[in-house]
Amino acid sequence: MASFNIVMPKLGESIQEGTITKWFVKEGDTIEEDDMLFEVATDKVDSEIPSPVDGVITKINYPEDSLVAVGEVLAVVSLDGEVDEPEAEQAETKEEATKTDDAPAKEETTDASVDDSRKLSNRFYSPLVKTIAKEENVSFDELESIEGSGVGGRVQKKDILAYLESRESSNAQPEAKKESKPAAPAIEKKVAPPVSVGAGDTVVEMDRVRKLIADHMVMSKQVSPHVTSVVEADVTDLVIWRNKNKESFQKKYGDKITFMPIFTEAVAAALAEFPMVNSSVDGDKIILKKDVNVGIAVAKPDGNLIVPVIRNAEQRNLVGLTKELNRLADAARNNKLDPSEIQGGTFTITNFGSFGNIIGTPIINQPQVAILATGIIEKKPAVLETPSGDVIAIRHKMYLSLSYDHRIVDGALGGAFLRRIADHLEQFDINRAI
Ligand code: CO6
Repeated sequence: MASFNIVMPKLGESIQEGTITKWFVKEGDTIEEDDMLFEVATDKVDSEIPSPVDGVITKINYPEDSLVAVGEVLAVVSLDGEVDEPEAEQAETKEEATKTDDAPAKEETTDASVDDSRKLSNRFYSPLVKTIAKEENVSFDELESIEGSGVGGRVQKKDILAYLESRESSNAQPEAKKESKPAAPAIEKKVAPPVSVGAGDTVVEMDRVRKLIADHMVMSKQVSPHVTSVVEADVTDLVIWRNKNKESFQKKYGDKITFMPIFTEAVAAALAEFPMVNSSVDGDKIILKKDVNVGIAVAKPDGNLIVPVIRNAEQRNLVGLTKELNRLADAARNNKLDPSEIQGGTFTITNFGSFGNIIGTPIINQPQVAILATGIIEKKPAVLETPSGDVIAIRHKMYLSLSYDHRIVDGALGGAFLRRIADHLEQFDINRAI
């Protein structure tokens, strides 16, 4: 039988493994090149992986929910349609897929490290939980003792964070105090109040991405003290320019130009001028990022939100920004983003103007330190100063809202940066060639 191995693809620069969340095929199915095979999830993104070949699926080595290392053989495709009898040994691996891997048998060891958890545990740990456990030196036994609040008792990020907090507070108790007082109950700051479900109420289970978004939002609010500043920008010239050039731009470059690439261009230029806003906080250190990588919040048809990144945005012209934005937005909506395409962002833009919203207070996309929300562009009466006196004119205006991390960005800096974005938009050259 001529066969082809489907392996776990490379999922991004630093990602070593992914979880198979869904198989779209089963053993015996005939597939064509580009048919969707499976969905894989990391702590960052879900991707659907298509088949690179035509054939018949003869073997699936890992069931759904298995955590599998990059390069592992996930399935075998018979290219000529012939099917060999499966070997007994292979059949066993499928059952044990979440618990074992192909690492050589280890010498007897006393180190029950977290890395070994997927070989030893009956429980599933997401890559995110495992990373936190590793970084915080949570032993395998500790991890196993944490009560999970997820489906089937899965340990979620909030569970391990709550565990770390209670571990920290009990470690922080001075020895004398620990002995003299009965153990005080850990302060459970992050426990949400109980919710009653009445007759007629509908309970909707959050999907995996929604849970990740929820966790990231809570984490961001806990990590950074957010403040938001707002400016108004007169964008009449850029609206006139875009309306005039919309069709010819599409004809010439094959891509539709909206306002987003123009917002992105202005943001990238301002970030290059204000490096402190293009940064991250690491303990007591501020890391000024060399690259200006602008993330764009994209609403997905399933109601979730994802933030693909336009890399080196300050080096791209308007055509390049438009093409990359359209490509990434399209890939995001169709679950076709490569995990690497949502990593490395240094700033984020969220455009709620297309929903008709005017002002908002967006939540910072950690570990970045600022996020811009762009409101709807609307015609408004405005007072203009002219050589012959003030006049009232109809102008295109919009609000720009910037949330920033007050640990390192004060109001003066945040406000100046925001004003600079507005200035770039207001000074858009109405005669710019396409
Ligand atoms: N003003 C006026 N008109 C707008 C604006 C604004 N701000 N934004 C878009 N549009 C127009 C746009 O030009 C298109 O018009 P035509 O070109 O004349 O057809 C039209 O609205 C549709 O634009 P579209 O959204 O398809 O494309 P765009 O390039 O502007 O945006 C995108 C791409 C990926 C950002 C967008 O499709 C998207 O997913 N937006 C949603 C982002 C989102 O959900 N963010 C979270 C908001 S909630 O941040 C939030 C603070 C909290 C509450």
